[in-house]
Order: sequence, then C-alpha cells, then structure tokens
Amino acid sequence: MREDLKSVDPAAQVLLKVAEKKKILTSFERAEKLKPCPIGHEGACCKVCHMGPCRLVGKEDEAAGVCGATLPVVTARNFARMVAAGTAAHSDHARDLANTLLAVARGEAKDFQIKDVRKLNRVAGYLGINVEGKSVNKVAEDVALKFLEQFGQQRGELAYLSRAPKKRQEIWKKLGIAPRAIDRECVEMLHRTAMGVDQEPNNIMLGALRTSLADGWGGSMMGTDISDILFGTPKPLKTKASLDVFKEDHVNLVVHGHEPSFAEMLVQAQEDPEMVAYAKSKGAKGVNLVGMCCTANEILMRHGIPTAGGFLQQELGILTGMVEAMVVDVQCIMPAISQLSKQYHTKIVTTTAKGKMIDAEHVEYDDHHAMDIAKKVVRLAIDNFQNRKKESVSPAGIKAADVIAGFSDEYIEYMQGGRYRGSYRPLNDAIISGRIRGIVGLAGCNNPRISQDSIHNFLTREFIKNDVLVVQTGCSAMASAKAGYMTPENALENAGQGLREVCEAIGIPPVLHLGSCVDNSRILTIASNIANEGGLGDDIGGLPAVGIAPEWMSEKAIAIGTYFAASGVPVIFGAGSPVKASKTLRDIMENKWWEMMNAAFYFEEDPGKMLELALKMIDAAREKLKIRKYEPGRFGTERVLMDMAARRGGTFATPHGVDV
Ligand code: NFS
Repeated sequence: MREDLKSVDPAAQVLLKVAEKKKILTSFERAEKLKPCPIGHEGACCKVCHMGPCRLVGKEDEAAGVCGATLPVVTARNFARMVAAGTAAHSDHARDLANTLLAVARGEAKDFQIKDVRKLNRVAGYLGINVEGKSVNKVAEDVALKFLEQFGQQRGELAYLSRAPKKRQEIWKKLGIAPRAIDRECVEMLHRTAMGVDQEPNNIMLGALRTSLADGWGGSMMGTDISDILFGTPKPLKTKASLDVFKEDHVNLVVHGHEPSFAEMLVQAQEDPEMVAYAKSKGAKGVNLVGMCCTANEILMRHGIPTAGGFLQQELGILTGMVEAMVVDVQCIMPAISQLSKQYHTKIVTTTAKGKMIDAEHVEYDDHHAMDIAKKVVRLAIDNFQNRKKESVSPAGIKAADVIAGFSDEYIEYMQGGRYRGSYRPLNDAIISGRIRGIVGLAGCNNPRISQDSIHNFLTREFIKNDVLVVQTGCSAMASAKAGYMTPENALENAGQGLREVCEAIGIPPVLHLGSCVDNSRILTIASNIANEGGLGDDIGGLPAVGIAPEWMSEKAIAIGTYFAASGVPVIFGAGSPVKASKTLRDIMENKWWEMMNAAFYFEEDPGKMLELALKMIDAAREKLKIRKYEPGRFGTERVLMDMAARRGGTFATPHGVDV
C-alpha cells in the first residue's frame, strides 16, 4: 500500500501532476490545507440549536452542552441525522424513479419503455399486486402507485420488509425498528434529534436503525428495482474504466451524479444518427459518452458505457481539457467543478431544480420530454467542441483497464444453474465446503484524506487471496474496475485456490461489480437468498459476511452501513469515526448491537486491522454455523471448467440467451 501517494490510480497521478504544474488546487490539496475540526470530526459538536454550537470536550461522556445534553446524546443525534440525510438522498432518488415509472405506465413519458417485464411481475408479487389479466402498463401503474404510497403511508410497515428472512423480520419487530414509511422515518428522526426531544442514546440509535432500514429495504431497494424494470436488469458485459476513456477526436460528454433516467436518454441520444451527423459537421468523429460516480455505474452495468471513475475523479476529468460538457444531477457533485471549469472550455450543465450551481448552465430535465432535452444537452456539448484548446489538453496516457461488470442478483442466481434451475445452492455449498471462506461487500466512497483507492485495492487483493468473494458497489467498485481486478483472469492470477476454482467453474471474476450505491440493496437480496437457500442458518445475521467502507465520506455511506448492521451484516468503516468522542456510543454500536441484532458497526482506520477484523468475524461465523473450518490452500487446481478463449473473450451466457 502506498499511503504516501495522493492516489494509487496511475492516471489520477498524471492528472494531479498537471494540476500542480498549472497551480490548480483540487480537493486533494484542499484536504491537506484544510484540516478537519477535531471536535466535529469525532461527533462532539452540537449545533441543533443556537445556544451553541456547543463543543463537548474534556470529560468524555460527562461533558454536556448549555441545555445539559451529554456527549452520548449529542454524538447519537449527530449520527442519526447523518442516517436520516443518507436515507433521504437514496429515497428521493427512488421517488423520482417511481414517478417516472408512473408516467411511463400512463403513456406520458413516451421516450421510455418497460424493459424488463419479468422483473416488473416479480416486483408486483413482492408488493402483493395481482397481475392476472392486466396489461403490462396497468401492472406498472399499480406498482408505481404502491411504491409512491410507501413514502407517506400512515399505517403498516414497508412492503419490502417481507423480502427479508422471517427471523430477521422478527428481530425488527421485537426491537420495534420495522420502518413504517420512508418519509415518516426521516421526518421523525429529524424531530427526535432536535433540541429537547429524544435524550436517551440507545433510543436515538434505535431510531437511526429504523430509519436506515427505510433506506435499505425501502428507497434503495425500490431505486434498484425500478431502474431494472425501466432500463433493464444488468447482465455481464465488458467495458473500460479510467480517466483515459476520453477521445481526442470525439466530443466528450460526461454524465455525473446518481439518477439514471436522464443518463439513459443520453445513451440513446449520443448514438442518434442526427446527433452523430451534427458532431461530424463540427469536426468531431462522434460523441463519446462517459460516466462518472454512480450514474456511471448505472449505465456501465446496463450499456457498457465506459467510466472515468468515482467521486475523486470529477476535477481530474476536467483537468484533461478534453471534456466538452459535464452533465450533473444530484449527490456527490463537488461545487469546485463549476469554478474549475472556468479555467477550461468545459461546460457544467445542471439538470434538476433540486441542484443548481453558480456558473453552470441549467437545462432542466423532465421525463415527459426526455429525448428532446437529452438532444439539447448533446448539441450543447457538440457546439463546444470547437472551443477545446489544444494547448490545454493533457490526456492521462495510461491504458484503461478492462472491466466485466453487470452482476445483478438475478444474474448471480442465473449463473448458478440457468434460467429454470437458477439457485444459490452452488454458492452456499462452496461456502460450506470452505472453497469460499466468506463474502465481503466492499462499498462506499473515496475521501481525499486517504490515498485514493489505496485501501479499497489493498483489501480487495487480500480478500481474494484469502478465498473471500468480493462484491462491490459505488466508488469502491470503480477502484477495482480501474485497477483491472474485475476480470476473470484476475481469479486465475491472484485468487486463493478455493475461490479460483469456484470462479473458473462458473466463469466469473473473483470481484463482482454489483452496481451503484443504491444497488447495495442487491447485497441484501443476495444475503437473503443465501439464508433462504439453507445450510447456512436461517438469517442474514450469522452468515460469514462483512460489509466494509474503508474510504467513506458521505452521509449516504453511514445510512448504508447502518442498514447493513440492522440487517445482520457486521460493518467496518475506515476514514475516522464520527462517534469516536463517546464511549457509550462506541459500546452501543460495537457490543450492544451484537446482542440485539447479531451484527455491529466498527470504525477502524488501519487497513491491516480492518482485514484482520473482517477475517476474524468471517471465521467466527463459520465456527458458529458449524461448517468446515477454513484452511488456506486446502483446494488444488485440478478442475478448469471454462476454457481460456472464453475467459479472455469475456464470454458469458445471459439470462436472455445472448452471449456478451
Ligand atoms: Ni455512494 Fe455514489 Fe461515491 Fe460515496 Fe458518492 S458516488 S452514492 S456516496 S462518493 S460511493
């Protein structure tokens, strides 16, 4: 691991040098100059009223603010508010998608279609909607209305909770943390953590758990499902990942942010013959659409659109001088990019009334006229091609890595037996036999206070070497994609013998790209399927599985980590602890949650210790399940079920019978 470097991504290193030469500050330098406030960083700053902010330093848990709120109360409130904000972000994204689904069903958003009717029907089943005798559009309308109801319903519980193993549902009931409605949990959490309401740290954290479940089994799961219904359920495909996916002779259009609807339209618009002809009329060979952040993951998984990378690449992308336009919507968009763009020809285009920026152009997206608006944005980028200054162009010049992505939970089931016999049996058996030691969900952000990708990459390498199957989402997935870890060849070269054998038999990489951050809900579905398959207990809690966000920075990551823990998956977060200030809080999350939910939430900055802790929890879970003790190197390499040509060509049978 190279902690001395700002980034371990070689293309990022080139661009950071360009910035240095041009004396342009990026978040990497700003993070060095601007040290975090040590009081707020550890959760000890209370600013929920204007008697403060009260900085609770000195006597650890006895320290109190003007009103008497003690450190554990303040730290719990701060944490719970992060959970509420993260849940709100994922869920508002889902609300927009539900409204688009409704508009499509009613024939009001003519540029979209229902792409996956099987998934629509399956989702209708989860929601208790009868599909018999109904048209596709009628089912879609009923599904969309039911989804929208989930935000504000005044009675009952979220419908998707029934997708969890029975045992987990009982735990939620017993603890009183089964969420009722998404908006309600977010609103209640803000209310409870306002001045003078909930003043019992454990109770505040129970509220945080319930709110987070409204994200994982609510907003995020809905977001994933609606995207699959409208845009297609991902299946493996091959693409590229790097800051070097920009093309000198093309109009480079970057789509950055999170919601996939408009990005889907841009995918179609950039290929439209009218747009290609227009690009040619302006001296370019065509339009090169590139993704960034989680929007990138969405269109990479479904269309193989190359990605320029995650959160920390946004400024670096502009520094190539090759980006004609960067289209943004919501979340993880650095305010710095509009300022930086002024030094280049790049245009920043905002597309939602929820997120405007100073010095950016605003073209508002409306799903009722999606294609017209997409073409307007593509044209805007094409018109800007002639303004690209040769002298400002600095390509990274590092060959982009190949990536095999697109592992939906449906595909993972399919690849273990085909369309009619798909199941989780082979995966469960591989875990029981010890070929696969366990599963780690590596997720979350990059954070400029940590050498970019260094911990993501270190852990990924170590886990597969130790026969742990790695599933990834968000910027963590980008880190592996860029490093070339998401290819079947990686299993051959770097995985432990047991894991390698399983990967070869099925024809998968040892590191699976599961999608964007809302697609962490796919991990919940996979974990439920593993539990329901049998042989590994009857709950998510107790599986040899761990979630890790080693370089996190966003409130969304905190919401995800909390719903993982509430669902029974212990989590480890790096990058500093927002509850470090309070011993009581640490004790609740690291000890009490084990007793309550068979999971915990740890903060650990040392990568070696993260690895050690994760393997320890995996081995302890194996022991409790009374399955074979994991022994390194126990399995040989005698069986190779997939030939080299197929592997090199990235050939996969898909659920729809098409080889990609
Ligand atoms: Ni997730 Fe996606 Fe990345 Fe972090 Fe931001 S892009 S939703 S929050 S930074 S992983």
